[in-house]
Amino acid sequence: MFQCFVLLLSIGILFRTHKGVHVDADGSCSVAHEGEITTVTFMRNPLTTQHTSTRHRPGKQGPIGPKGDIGPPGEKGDRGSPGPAISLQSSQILRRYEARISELEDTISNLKTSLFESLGYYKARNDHYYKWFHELVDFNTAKDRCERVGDQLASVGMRDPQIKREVYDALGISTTYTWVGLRDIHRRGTTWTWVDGVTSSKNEIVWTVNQPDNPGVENCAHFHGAITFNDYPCSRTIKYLCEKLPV
Ligand SMILES: [Ca+2]
Repeated sequence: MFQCFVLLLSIGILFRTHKGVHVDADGSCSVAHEGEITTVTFMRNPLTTQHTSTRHRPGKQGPIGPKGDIGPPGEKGDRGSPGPAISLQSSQILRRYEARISELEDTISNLKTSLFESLGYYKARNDHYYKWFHELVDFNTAKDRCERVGDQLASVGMRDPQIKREVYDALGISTTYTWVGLRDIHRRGTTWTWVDGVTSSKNEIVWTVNQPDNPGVENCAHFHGAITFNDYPCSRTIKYLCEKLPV
């Protein structure tokens, strides 16, 4: 037994620890070091004292357990420090790109204008396009014809007397009766509604003298001069003016 203790104590010292020394009743001793257990067995006859040593290595690692639940979100981090100032070179490159984009936008706008002009549209100062159709139709048909090509019966520019006169002169409308997008939905002659949803009171519209003169019967409006309108039965068939919004 003493030999056992001395031996294992020596092992403990060798591994700079003796805390794991254990003596069993059968005369065997064991010492633990870094996860390994060393067992020493002494024979009962001191003259033939022998010892065997067995190292017990840790078993194989078991299977990986199931994934745990997702933890709660962490606290918001501190605000980062400001990034480096944009370099002079980067600033110059950015300005060049912005200038190039502006040039491309102008080119595209000019191409669109050329395309619409080739189709018979006139571009007014409000950047809207106008096309005068000579087909003789009633008000609702005129409205449908404009919407079918992506336009609306002229409204935005017709609320501005200067634009109206510009279009009137540019397209040579003169005194020809021509539908615009204005009608009296309530048939009372007091409030008129444009096809784009804007409403105008009777007094906000520039009428020809003594017009409108027939509320409830003449519920649609048409060109009646450079800047004036006349109320007229919606079922009458006259020319019409379409308006294309800026694109
Ligand atoms: Ca009238």
